[in-house]
Amino acid sequence: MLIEQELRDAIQKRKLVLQYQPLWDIHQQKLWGVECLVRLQNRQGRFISPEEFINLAEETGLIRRLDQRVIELAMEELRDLDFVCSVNLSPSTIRDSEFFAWMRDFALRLGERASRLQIEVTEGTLMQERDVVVSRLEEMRRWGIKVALDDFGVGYSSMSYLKHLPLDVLKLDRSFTTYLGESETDNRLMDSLIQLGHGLGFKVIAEGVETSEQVQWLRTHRCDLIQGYHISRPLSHRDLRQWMGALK
Ligand code: G
Ligand code: G
Ligand code: NA
Ligand code: MN
Repeated sequence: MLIEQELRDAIQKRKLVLQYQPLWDIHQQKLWGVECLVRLQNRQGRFISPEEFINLAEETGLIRRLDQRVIELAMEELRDLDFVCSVNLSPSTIRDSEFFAWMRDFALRLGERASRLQIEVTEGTLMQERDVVVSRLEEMRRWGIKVALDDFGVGYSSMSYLKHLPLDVLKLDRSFTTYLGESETDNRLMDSLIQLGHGLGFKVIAEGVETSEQVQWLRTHRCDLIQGYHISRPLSHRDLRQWMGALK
């Protein structure tokens, strides 16, 4: 069992490790960016998945520092690379005014490089204080940061709030990808979701792409980007560079 003290230490003593999963442009056939996924190394050296500690981080108020550390670490480790680093932010982080102030300074320091930072928010982010959240996202976009809506289609979003959201990217939940090419209903649904995203001016990412048939289908149906085990599993910093080297 992970306890609060252990989590606090891990954040302070920098025992957070990032893995990077490629976001692949299926038309240009090149790397568009990576999603940064945090892991925690415990005292025994084992890697713990965020599923085991994000809730604890939220309950103990440590989530802001965790999310900040992930942003710093990703931008540091991938400093020399010219693509988008996409980080997940918890709903409470987005509403946290201290985070917002920190983010402004950080974006200012990044300068032009701010456009290489993307934040991923979930639909749950908008459940409380919607107006505050929307204005914060708008402001962050003015600083150059990109905003993606994660796991779209399985949460609470209604089309009416999608209309008000300042977004760059719509990430379609992986449950829509699973039966692509096999189920006519799923094909039609995916096709509609891609058109919905494009109609609102967003780039569309299909999550959970595991087969070449799915890639082919998504390319034909004009999805922009894909993410999933077919392209690559989440990789360590070193393995990502090796993987990129093998592309050439
Ligand atoms: O690959 P994976 O098992 O790591 O992801 C599990 C969940 O943890 C995903 O829903 C992902 O969005 C979330 N997650 C991964 N990294 C972070 C992070 O740095 N901050 C927050 N708030 N959530 C994260
Ligand atoms: O909630 P979010 O979309 O941030 O979560 C990302 C999670 O999805 C991570 O746990 C990651 O390891 C997982 N994931 C990434 N690609 C695939 C895939 O192709 N198939 C499945 N089943 N899971 C995936
Ligand atoms: Na995500
Ligand atoms: Mn997702």
